[in-house]
Amino acid sequence: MGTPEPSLLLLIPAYNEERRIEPVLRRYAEYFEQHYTAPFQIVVVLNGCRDNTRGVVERVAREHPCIRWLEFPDPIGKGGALIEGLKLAGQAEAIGYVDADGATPPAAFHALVRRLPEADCVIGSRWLPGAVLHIPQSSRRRFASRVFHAIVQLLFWMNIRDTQCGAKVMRREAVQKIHANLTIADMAFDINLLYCLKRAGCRILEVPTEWTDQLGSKVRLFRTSLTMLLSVIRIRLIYSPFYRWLRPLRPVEAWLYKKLRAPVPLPGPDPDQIPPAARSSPPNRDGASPPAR
Ligand SMILES: Nc1nc2c(ncn2[C@@H]2O[C@H](COP(=O)(O)OP(=O)(O)O)[C@@H](O)[C@H]2O)c(=O)[nH]1
Ligand SMILES: [Mg+2]
Repeated sequence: MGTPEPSLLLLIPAYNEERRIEPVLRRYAEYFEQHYTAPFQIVVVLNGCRDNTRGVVERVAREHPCIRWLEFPDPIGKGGALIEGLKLAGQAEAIGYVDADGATPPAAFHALVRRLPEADCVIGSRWLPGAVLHIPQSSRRRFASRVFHAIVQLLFWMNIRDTQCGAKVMRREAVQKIHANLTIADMAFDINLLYCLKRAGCRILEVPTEWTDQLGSKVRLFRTSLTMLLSVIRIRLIYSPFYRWLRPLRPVEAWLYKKLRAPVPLPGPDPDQIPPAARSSPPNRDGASPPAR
């Protein structure tokens, strides 16, 4: 017998997903009911949906008691929804998230959870050899993704090939260690999460995953890319010596996010409360990873 599986909480951020989420919830619930040996729950985190996503989730939850949902009226974004969902970390030993569109099949997410004994956080990668892309992202998205990747690498030196894959799982302790430092509400949330984990000295293991790109993406390439760029610069500045002096610019920042029609990040941490980066973070198994700056 191998190590027992950890109790698992799977978060699914969802915005206007009435068309995509139903089969995904069913597939995940059925798969984990059959194949998972420890307690398992799904929490869908909805916010500001203008369609009937909530009705769909309620209907499926009646058939599968492992499904629950949280709903927030404000436009808190995917990141904001995950920050809220991660507050439930105390309820399970492992906490993960996937997109509501089924790009990551349940078995592929389970494969990430199986690797958790080797790290504090396991992330799916579409860019490592061995990844299976049944339907890859469009070439425009892949191009934007590589430009973004280069910028992230230059700013943070995390040596992670795919920071944006929607499938990630973490140990409870790792989530609790960094939760207070999560502020980014838009799609750059993942960078915020990974960088905080690295700074806290957590081990991040990137493993090739399966991906089937889906129609109906919420990403508006130009606007989302600009927002993400703003957010990664924001994260970089928070962990720079200039942060203390930049804090009065908060209203300008809020104005910029509003102009981009993007969810405004939570206020940054108090400069005196930011813990120093852990001296060294152990290497990824699938690739060397230097300590975060
Ligand atoms: N709660 C919440 N979820 C969101 C928001 N924007 C996107 N999402 C979810 O984030 C996930 C990723 O979005 P998706 O459109 O699939 O992005 P893509 O796969 O990168 O094209 C999906 O589950 C979306 O429903 C939001 O504003 N709030
Ligand atoms: Mg998607």
